[in-house]
Amino acid sequence: MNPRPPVAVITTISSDAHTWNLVYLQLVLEERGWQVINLGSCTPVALVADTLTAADVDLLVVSTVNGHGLLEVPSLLDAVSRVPVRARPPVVLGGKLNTRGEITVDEVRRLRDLGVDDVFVGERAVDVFSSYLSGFTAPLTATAA
Ligand code: B12
Repeated sequence: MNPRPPVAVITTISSDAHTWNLVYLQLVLEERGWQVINLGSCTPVALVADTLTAADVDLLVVSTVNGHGLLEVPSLLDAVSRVPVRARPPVVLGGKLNTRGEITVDEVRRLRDLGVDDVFVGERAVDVFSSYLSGFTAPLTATAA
């Protein structure tokens, strides 16, 4: 009996055309043994919700850098909140979330209130995210050897 690898979905907001941030995060996760479903850029919110519902996902990673993150992430989180509880993984968020370059404590608190488990921004974002992954305990399902 082997535990299955943890599964992450990587997504962005529907307006965001940047892709290398998504590819970068996919590599970060795969190097740490994760299986990744990368939904690509300009992701429709419905595709995110449908993917979570259909697959057995342990973590939803939202990456956005075009500056519209704080405006659009709430509607994405709203869609995730409608996914059945059994299929709803923790949500983490990172990148360049607005055009000011920084995000305030109040903005982080609001994101947490909307259901975000953690927010990763700034130069050390990937390092801090890596530590988060080290401490992540996904519910591992046993598969037949
Ligand atoms: C390449 C690029 C483009 C390309 C993208 C091509 C592609 N296939 O990806 C094109 C030309 C399409 C483009 C378009 C636009 N872009 Co552009 N783009 C860039 C650029 C030069 C590089 C981005 C990149 O690929 N970086 C490499 C990746 C690996 O790094 P990254 O994206 O920064 O991600 C890192 C971190 O942010 C972090 N991270 C990101 N997400 C997450 C999530 C988590 C959970 C964690 C832990 C970490 C994390 O980890 C990554 C690795 O360190 C940046 C400027 C820059 N130097 O960053 C601007 C930039 C992102 N673009 C910008 C803008 C404004 C635009 C446009 C609006 C321009 C326009 N007026 O049309 C459009 C937006 C289009 C859209 N609908 O989204 C701005 C965003 C402003 C902001 N956020 O404050 C930037 C910052 C340029 C700037 N200084 O103004 N862009």
